[in-house]
Formats: sequence, structure tokens, C-alpha cells
Amino acid sequence: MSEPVPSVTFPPAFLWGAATSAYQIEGAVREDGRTPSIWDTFSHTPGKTAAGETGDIAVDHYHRYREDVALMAELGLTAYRFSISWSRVQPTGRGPAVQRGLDFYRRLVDELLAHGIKPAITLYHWDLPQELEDAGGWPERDTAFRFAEYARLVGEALGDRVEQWITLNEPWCSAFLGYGSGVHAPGRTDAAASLRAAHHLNLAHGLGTSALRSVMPARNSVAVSLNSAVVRTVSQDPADLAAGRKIDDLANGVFHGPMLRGSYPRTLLEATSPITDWSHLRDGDLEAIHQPLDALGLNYYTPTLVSAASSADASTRRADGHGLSDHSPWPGADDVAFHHTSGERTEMGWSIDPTGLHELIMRYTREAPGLPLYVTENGAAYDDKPDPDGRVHDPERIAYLHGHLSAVRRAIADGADVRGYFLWSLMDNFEWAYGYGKRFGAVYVDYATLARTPKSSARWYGRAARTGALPPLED
Ligand code: GBH
Repeated sequence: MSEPVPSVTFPPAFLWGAATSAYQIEGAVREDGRTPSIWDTFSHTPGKTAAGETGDIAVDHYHRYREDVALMAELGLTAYRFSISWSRVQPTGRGPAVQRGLDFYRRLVDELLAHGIKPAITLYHWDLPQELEDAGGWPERDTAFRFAEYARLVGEALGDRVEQWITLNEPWCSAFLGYGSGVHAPGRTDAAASLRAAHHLNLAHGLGTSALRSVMPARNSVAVSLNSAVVRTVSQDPADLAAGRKIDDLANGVFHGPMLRGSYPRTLLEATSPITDWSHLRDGDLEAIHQPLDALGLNYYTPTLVSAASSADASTRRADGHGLSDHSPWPGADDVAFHHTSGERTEMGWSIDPTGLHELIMRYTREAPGLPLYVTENGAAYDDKPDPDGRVHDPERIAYLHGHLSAVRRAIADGADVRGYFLWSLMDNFEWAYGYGKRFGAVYVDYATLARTPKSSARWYGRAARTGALPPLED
């Protein structure tokens, strides 16, 4: 363990950002040629999201983006990570781009640049055009080629003014929550399909990276954002350590292996061999996936605690190891048990553990030496409510941010090259299967009026952004 850093100041060029994603904030789902994505279909299917909530209106960012950018500027943010709705740009997932769809993002980018805020584009944050799902979705190889084509179109349109690009957000969720446990769109529960999906997401990342580079200025940066799990075991028992390694392969190695090293972990191929023969892995795929990257994005919320299933104490077993589903998102890991981690929790039930973020950053500092790192998501849901005077006080979120930003600062002191931090999320929004019940925003959204009110955490974070140092904890 490292010593605490005495003065909590950050490098001058450190980016202080916030993150969002298209389906979670935009609304306007039928405007300007946009067609349904798998999340439109899923959220409109009874029983799939809390209270049947959908992103139809979300927080109406599509119409309010100017106000939202002004708010970011007023707070003092220096970067903004958002995603592009694929079916706004290519309604069928194929063919030429729809100009009106691209125009929205061009206006948003220009508004950000005019306010001195650096845009970071995520090309894919889980909202596959429904037509591509109808043709087989991510388990189908062709989807990777469709993604590369889409990446090229967006790169051509915005590569002159956006420097930071992220191909995929958390492909683990797309593959294993979308096709394995089925708690995310498209809601399929087929372990073999989830492993094929993971491979085709890897391929999409590789082909998409090459496509972006072929149309963009060389100065632009291409990265990927992974929800790299911090896997801990309940004991040092060999059986528990083996369980930990298995989950590490299924959470991390399945993407990092091909993307950063050009191979799948042998142990992953073995553990999943009863489920798939991996015949979908073709000659040349690993070379296509293993593209040099300019940066790596890490999304971190909470660590994962596991043991061998045989040694599990049922009372500590974590129900949400499988999310909201009876089907596991961990193919080939029926011999692993998931446990509740101790300590304070957020409204999601996720334990608060900033040391996990330090550990994660140091791991990739070792495993991907020389690769600049960004924390592309970190944040917490709390049950925020306005006071009678209309203000929203969220000291718990300030404490969460303080703890995790201190962990980032400690990692920098320990030699990690962390270039920026993106708080999840800029504002309250559609939290996927949980609907609007979980508030991750630094900015409060009144869902009756869609009025935005910065919470005290937004002011606190803005002060950090302006001064490059963490303000004291008091609210
Ligand atoms: C991110 O997902 C998303 O990128 C973002 O859109 C979302 O709003 C935000 O976080 C908040 O949820 O051990 O099976 O329970 C994070 C999703 C949550 C996925 C924790 C892995 C643990 C898997 N991650 N989850 S399990």
C-alpha cells in the first residue's frame, strides 16, 4: 500500500469530466429519422424494466443540450463523454448516414467546443439498431463489420473536431447481460450466444479502431472503455483463488486478452469449452482485434467478491451476482459463488471501496505499460431529494467522489499515467433495467418538469475541476 498523498492536487492537464450515454438521456426516440434500438424494444417489453419505464423522453437532452452544456461550463467541467445513438446515424444499421442524425452531434460538439469543453465520443453504449438484432445481433459475425462501417461514418463526420474516441462501452455488459443473463437488451439467455457476442464485440472494436484511424487525423486518440472487474476472493484457499481467476478471465481477460495482448487466456478457452467450441474465432481475428490503442478507459464502481461454490456460506451469497435474472452472466462458472462485500453501500447495493479503483489503475499500469489511462466512469446512486428550499444536498456522493478521486491521485503518485476522470453521471437519467428510480447524477432532474438543479456534489466537483485540487469534504 502507498502512503497517502499529502496535498491532493492533480496534474494541470488532468481532465475533469462527466459522462452520459445516448439512450439514457436523449429521448426524442422517433425524431429526425431515428429508428428503434434494442433498448427501445426491450424497455417497451412488459416486465423488463422497473415500472415499465423507457427512454422515450429520458431527460430530453436532445432538445435541451444547449442548457446542459451551459450547465457543464458553469460548473467548470473541462471534458464531456457522451455516446452516439447508432440508429440516429444509420437507422437500419447499414448504408449511408442520415444527415439530420449526424447534425445533432455536430451541434452538440460545436457547443461544447465553444464553451472550452473537450468532447469524448463513445460510439457504442449498448443501443444496437433493432434491425441488426433482427439479423442476429452481436452473436452474428456480420454485426462487427456493420459496426466498423458505422465507426467510419461517424469518424468522417466528426473526426475533424473531436480528438477523443471510445469504440465500445463495457462490452461485458453487452455480451453477458444482453445475451447471457438477459437483464439488458436484447434480453436473450443463451450462454453460447453470449460468448460469440463477446468475440464479435472484440472484433468490432478492432475493425472499428482501424476504420476510425483510416478516416481521422493521426492526432486523434482511440480507446475502449471496459468495466474491468476488481475480483477478490473470500480466502486464499486454492479453490477460492481458482474461482477468482475464472471470474477474472470472464470479466477482464475475455476483452483485455485479445485487445491488449492479441490472445484469449488459455484458461478461459478451457473453462468455456463445454459451452462453445470457439469455431466462431476465425484466422486473422486476433490480429484484427489487437490494434494499438492510444488510451484505455476504466469504468469502476465496486469490487466483486467470489469463492468456490462449495465453500460458500449461503447467507452471504449475493443475489445480484446474477442481476435480476435466474440466468448467470458468467458462462462456465456454476462452480463460483458471489458474495456481498462488506461496508457502506450506495443505493444500488454496491459497496463503497475506493481501494479497488487504486488497485485497478495499478494493475493496468503494470499490464499495459505506457498506455495512458482514463477513469471513464465512476460514481454513485443515492436517494436524492430536494430540500424545501429546492436545493439538493448529497454529502454521501461528495464523500464517494472524494474517496475515489483520492484513490486516483494516489495511483498517479504511485506512477500511473491517469489523464482524466469522468464522473458518472452528469445528471440523473434512465438507469437501464432500474428505470428512473436510481439517481447517479451530479445534477438533479425533476422528472415532472425536467428541470435541472446541480446537487451540492456538482458544485463540489466543479470546484475540484477549477482548482485542480479536491475541496474539503464539508458540504
Ligand atoms: C455502467 O454500467 C454503465 O456504463 C452506465 O450506463 C450505467 O448507468 C452505470 O454504470 C451505472 O450502473 O456481479 O453480475 O452483479 C455498470 C454496470 C454494474 C456491470 C455492476 C457489472 C456487476 C456485475 N456494472 N455489475 S454482477
